[in-house]
Amino acid sequence: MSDKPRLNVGMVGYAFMGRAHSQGWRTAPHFFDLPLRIGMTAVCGRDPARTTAAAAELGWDGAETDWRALVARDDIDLIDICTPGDSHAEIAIAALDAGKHVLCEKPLANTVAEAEAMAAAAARAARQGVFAMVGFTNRRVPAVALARQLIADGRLGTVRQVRAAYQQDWIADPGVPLAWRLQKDKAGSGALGDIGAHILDLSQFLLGERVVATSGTLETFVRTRPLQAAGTGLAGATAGEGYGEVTVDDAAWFLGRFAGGALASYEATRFATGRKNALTIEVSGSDGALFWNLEELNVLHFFDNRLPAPEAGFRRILATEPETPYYSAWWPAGHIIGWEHGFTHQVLDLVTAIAAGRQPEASFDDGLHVQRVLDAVERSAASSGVWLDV
Ligand code: SOE
Repeated sequence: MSDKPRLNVGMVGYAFMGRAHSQGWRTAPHFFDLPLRIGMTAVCGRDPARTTAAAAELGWDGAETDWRALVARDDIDLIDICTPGDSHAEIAIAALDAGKHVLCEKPLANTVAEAEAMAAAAARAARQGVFAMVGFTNRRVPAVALARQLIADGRLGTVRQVRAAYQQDWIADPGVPLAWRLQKDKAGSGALGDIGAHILDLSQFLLGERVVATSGTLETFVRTRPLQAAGTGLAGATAGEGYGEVTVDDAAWFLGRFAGGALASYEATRFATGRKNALTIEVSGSDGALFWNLEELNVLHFFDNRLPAPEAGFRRILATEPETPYYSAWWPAGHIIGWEHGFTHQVLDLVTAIAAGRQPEASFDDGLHVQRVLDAVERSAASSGVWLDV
């Protein structure tokens, strides 16, 4: 019987992110030698029957229907928050103040004020050896971790530009109903916070520094949507009856200036017709460049500017060597892994940090900075200073 200490986890929410996180908790102990034994103790949701069914389907030992009861349980050591952004702050602060470690989905919160309160609670808790992390899993893709190493080793020389885009098209059809991600009171913002947060964090992770200034614009292309999918009892509904207002951005385009002087452009959109989950990022430096696309996540493109021009070109690196971060736990070179493996690597990094008594990354302070940049983009977009008539 293992003599490792146990880490009992309680997860709040069991939709898309809850399913991805559950896969991470289930698999990490079987592919990595974790320093703690993981207990998937309970999953929490509002509907008793559906939460019990989710527990069975996702591999949780039990079910709770009140997150406060979950936080109060003595047999829970960590709360994993997989809910919409409007509940992140209250759950995370209560959990940290109760001495529970926290993993919170991105973006950290719906407002800077909430994020500041969360970061303060995390700072208090860290002094007691209780830690909090934000779930920016793209950092944990082997090709991205390799890119970070190459940049940190100076292989790009002086980094001057970043161009990042996160393009989806799941709401390009105006008939797509008014999901929670399209409502400001639940999600805080639209593409800006949901997927813009990913490219912002990823750019800061790769460069090892933060964006200190920004300017941007937001657009909502479709302003009202059916409350339910067509053919679900809303037949004949006229605008205003079975329709609701979209209160967030559909697309966010913004610029960033890094502390070290590098410039960045960011595009986060849910209207890039044909693009399903295309997070692309390119980093350009004096000695080279890197390009990565989440839809081809095992591949990193590297341009070595120090090679003689006739033989220089973007080289396609298949990031599946044993030496590549995280990859040795999986398969022989070339057998590739998927999007879900980032959630397994997230459990590895979180549990390893907790066992070592050190702050896991991305911290709530990292999440707070992302929130501050997103807020600045919203303020920039609200001012008239961005657009000059031609
Ligand atoms: C948006 O549809 C979304 O689900 C994001 O919320 C996730 O963070 C991203 O990983 C996939 O796309």
